[in-house]
Amino acid sequence: MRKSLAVIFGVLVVFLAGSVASADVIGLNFKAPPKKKIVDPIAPIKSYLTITEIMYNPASNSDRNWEYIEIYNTSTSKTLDLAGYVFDDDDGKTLSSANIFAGSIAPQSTAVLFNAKNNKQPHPKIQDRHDISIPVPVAAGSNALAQMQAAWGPEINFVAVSNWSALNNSGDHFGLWDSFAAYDSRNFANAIINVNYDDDDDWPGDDNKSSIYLTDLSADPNVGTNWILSSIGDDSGGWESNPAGICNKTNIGSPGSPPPAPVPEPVTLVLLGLGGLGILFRHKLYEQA
Ligand SMILES: [Ca+2]
Ligand SMILES: [Ca+2]
Ligand SMILES: [Ca+2]
Ligand SMILES: [Ca+2]
Repeated sequence: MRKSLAVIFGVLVVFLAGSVASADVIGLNFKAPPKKKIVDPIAPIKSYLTITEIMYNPASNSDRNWEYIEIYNTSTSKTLDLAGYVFDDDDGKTLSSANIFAGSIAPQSTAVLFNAKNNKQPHPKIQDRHDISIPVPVAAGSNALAQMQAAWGPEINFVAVSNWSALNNSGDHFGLWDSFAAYDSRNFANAIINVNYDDDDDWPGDDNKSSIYLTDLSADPNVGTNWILSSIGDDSGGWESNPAGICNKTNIGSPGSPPPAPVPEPVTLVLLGLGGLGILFRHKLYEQA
């Protein structure tokens, strides 16, 4: 029985092989469909988003409430929806859900991520009597946006982040993921962008009031020498904030105002110059003709 089955199988194989061969002869296409390219779904977003400013040590007595991160969308056409994104650093507990619920970033524009749970307010009576501010907690998110706007301006594209991770004043590592699934218990390898900043070595030292900003839009945010301490009227248009909430001190930064576009390399300038000369030369030839 087993022998006869083997014979039948053998005959079938020979028959099928013959069919394929003859099909090729008469021109039928038995080629396997082309393999689909494996595309990294977040690759385009990775190439669009960069971190352009970090306020990790503001001059406030509730430091983390006044921190912010400026991000920039380099795409010329795509608006990125930030709802469902995750922002976290590498210390403390991992998050149990996405912490950005709404917000978007238009092409060639900025978004400023901030702590949705700021800020404590002065107690009016105590302040009147003693001229001091006592932090009084207010409901989460109730006035956070209003206070950021009061401090920096109403036109900025502020995006609230819940469960904000305090940005350590001596350096920290933070990232942005495009979904909670990608976050994968704080897997920085999956992050769209992440920066491991410092306040010494190659990085600018901080002055407990000014943010740091990227030298230009194409600079690598993980290289310390590509960052500058903000100052009033700097390349990013830095300015001094207004006192707001319990913070009667002012900070210096440029939230919403991006760093300059990259300066062309000298080689590019030479090529542009040669191109210009070429056009001039052709123009002269035409004039002579
Ligand atoms: Ca801080
Ligand atoms: Ca501080
Ligand atoms: Ca931290
Ligand atoms: Ca800025």
